[in-house]
Amino acid sequence: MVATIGQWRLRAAFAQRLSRMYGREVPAYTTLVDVSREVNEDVLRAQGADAERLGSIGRVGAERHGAIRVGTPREMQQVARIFGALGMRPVGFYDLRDAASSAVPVVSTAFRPVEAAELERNPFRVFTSMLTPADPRFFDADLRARLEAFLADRELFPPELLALADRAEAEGELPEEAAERFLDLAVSAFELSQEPVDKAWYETLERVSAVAADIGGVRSTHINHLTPRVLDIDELYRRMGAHGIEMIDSIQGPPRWHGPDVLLRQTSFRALAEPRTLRLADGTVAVGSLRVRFGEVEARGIALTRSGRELYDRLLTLVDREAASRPDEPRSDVARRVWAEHLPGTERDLAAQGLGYFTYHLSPARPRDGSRPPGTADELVRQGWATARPIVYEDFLPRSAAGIFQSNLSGAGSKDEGHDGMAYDAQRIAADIDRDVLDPFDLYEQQQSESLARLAQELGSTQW
Ligand code: OOG
Ligand code: NI
Repeated sequence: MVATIGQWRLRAAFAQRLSRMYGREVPAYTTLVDVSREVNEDVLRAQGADAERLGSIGRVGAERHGAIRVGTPREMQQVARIFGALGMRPVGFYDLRDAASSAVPVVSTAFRPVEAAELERNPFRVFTSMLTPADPRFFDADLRARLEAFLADRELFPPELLALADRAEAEGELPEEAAERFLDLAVSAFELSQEPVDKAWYETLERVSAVAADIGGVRSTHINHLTPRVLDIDELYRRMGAHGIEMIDSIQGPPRWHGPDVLLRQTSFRALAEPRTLRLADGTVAVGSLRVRFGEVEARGIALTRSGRELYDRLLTLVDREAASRPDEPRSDVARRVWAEHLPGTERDLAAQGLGYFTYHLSPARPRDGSRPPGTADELVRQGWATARPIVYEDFLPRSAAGIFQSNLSGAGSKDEGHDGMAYDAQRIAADIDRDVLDPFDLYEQQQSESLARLAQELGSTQW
């Protein structure tokens, strides 16, 4: 009998090999992973089981997200096939072209497992961005034509890789030898290429955006960063400084505060100069350097419902406004104050106010006095019939992503607001890649309502 490797093992192996490869290419990433592990061990020691409330330590320790950037719908469709082989589906739509702080000419989605059991096995996800050459705010007609011709002429993924991917997706697994080949080809597709970079072309695109140059200025793709998960990101931020690694100015996302951790907090170190071979205008080659790739780390919290998320977005605006009117007060202090004022300080209230997602489970300590269970989730928890477990946020935040993109933007780039942007949305990406782009809220909602249905059944079928 031939041993076969199923999708989740392929996903775990791919994440692990990609991580090893990236650590070789960008040694500071290895430092980040090591420090994350130390912080996680310390938190686990200090907090015990509480540290695992948002994911087992096994999951958190192995957890990574990657970021990649491609140039065309065709390339995006190929990426979708490769991640499809690993049981990862496109979830969410992010438009970074409108970000106030740093407009980037890309639209993005994230490929990730969607079922709770799959996430627990290995939650590897990849934030995947696609260049928008047809957006006139960034590219004029001439540059657009040159860029599209350049992109049409390159091949990021060899046909053998795509054929193996299609097979793994269709069959849900690969025989061992084919799996090995698939993983080799997939990892090497994301290695930094040694092929010379046309310096003049790269610089032409760089004037629009460093991200445009990183995508459309070279004939291959590469992993842009890999991100481990940490249980105390403030502590990690302090320790990285002590390792002499320069981090961006702040931690993106929610502030540190006394209430529950929600959504996602992220920070990164600045892109490092890496030696790259450049082809000069006279045809000669020279070794130069480019700053594109960086390391990032994140802490994950509770997934917010649509109304929780609306509140979060409103609070961001409120914090911006308050911080602008109090230039002497650190933004993080302003944020903490605004949060304490507007957001419930406990998980229980977050759930009761319908702001966060939870799964509900029959409590072993439920009343056994013949009384009947109450009718709402909140009362079931309050009266000890059920326990609520937070659902962890598995996705990204557009404003944080825009901040993270900054890690390799030195110049402001150029964007001509005199034009209307080209419309783009989840449906259009879905059509490009020939698959549904899932709505993250629907996925969390479904998890929550499935747990409630199960609980109702258990309560209904038991004699009290
Ligand atoms: C992606 C930036 C966004 C995140 O974690 O929000 C991102 C990129 O730099 O390609 O990775
Ligand atoms: Ni990232």
